[in-house]
Amino acid sequence: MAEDVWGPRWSSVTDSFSRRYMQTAAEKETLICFAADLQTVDAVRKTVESIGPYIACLKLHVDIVEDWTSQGWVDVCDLARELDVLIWEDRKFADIGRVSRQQMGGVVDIRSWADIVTAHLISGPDIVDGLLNGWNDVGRDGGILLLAQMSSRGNLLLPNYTKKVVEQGREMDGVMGFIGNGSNPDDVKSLRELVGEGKMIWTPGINLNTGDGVAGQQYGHPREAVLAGADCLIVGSGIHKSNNPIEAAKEYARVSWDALLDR
Ligand code: 6AU
Repeated sequence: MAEDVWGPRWSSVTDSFSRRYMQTAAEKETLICFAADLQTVDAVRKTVESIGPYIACLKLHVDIVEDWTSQGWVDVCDLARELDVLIWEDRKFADIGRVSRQQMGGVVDIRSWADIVTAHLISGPDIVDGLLNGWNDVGRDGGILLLAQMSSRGNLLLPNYTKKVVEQGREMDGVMGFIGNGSNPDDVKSLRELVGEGKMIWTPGINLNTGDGVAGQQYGHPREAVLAGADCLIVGSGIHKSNNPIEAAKEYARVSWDALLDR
């Protein structure tokens, strides 16, 4: 089933976290990762509970949460796992390898609950080993998404930088793939040309209402992003700011799935 819908991506992308994602997406018929940019543990838990069937991944910013407790977080993560949802902490690591490894621990102990984290390659390749060692320190594994493009207006991830990130990241074990600019299908297309079939492209900047968002965010249409080569669509406001988050999540799932079938 997953093999049929994902086509060459399934045979070329072999890391276990991408495979888990593609399997889940195929079973639940959704390419949606929910960006839970919410301020309380309860708000995250309740939203995940209600939209869990329509998402394949949950993206968290643990440092946004105001009433964080270790037990509350364990409950959120347990719930996500029960609902077959991968857990991604979008911490956007960017430090040297040693410090990145340490930052996987600390008070919130990302290495113990996140399956996926995000990293900039700006500090050089050792950040990847640092993060993988962070998981190894607690006997776990995880996947890394490297920022190759961004969705925000005026960002400095220019084509030459994107190319360098992809050239290095393509060859690295533990790197699931790249963050691309979902607000612009041409950017996604050119990123796919650089990446080839062997790694994932996950895209933020996705909304059914395209155009400018708050504070320089830019939005493109989910269908266009998938047709241009995106494998997972990161949707935050489009769901949690909607009057009916459940219906919104269903609709994003439907649009993303139909686009994959058409691709
Ligand atoms: O749908 P939104 O605009 O409400 O939320 C978009 C989410 C946020 C950002 O932290 C994240 O996507 N994001 C990222 C990621 C995923 O790394 C990169 C980027 O370039 N733009 C972006 O918005 O949680």
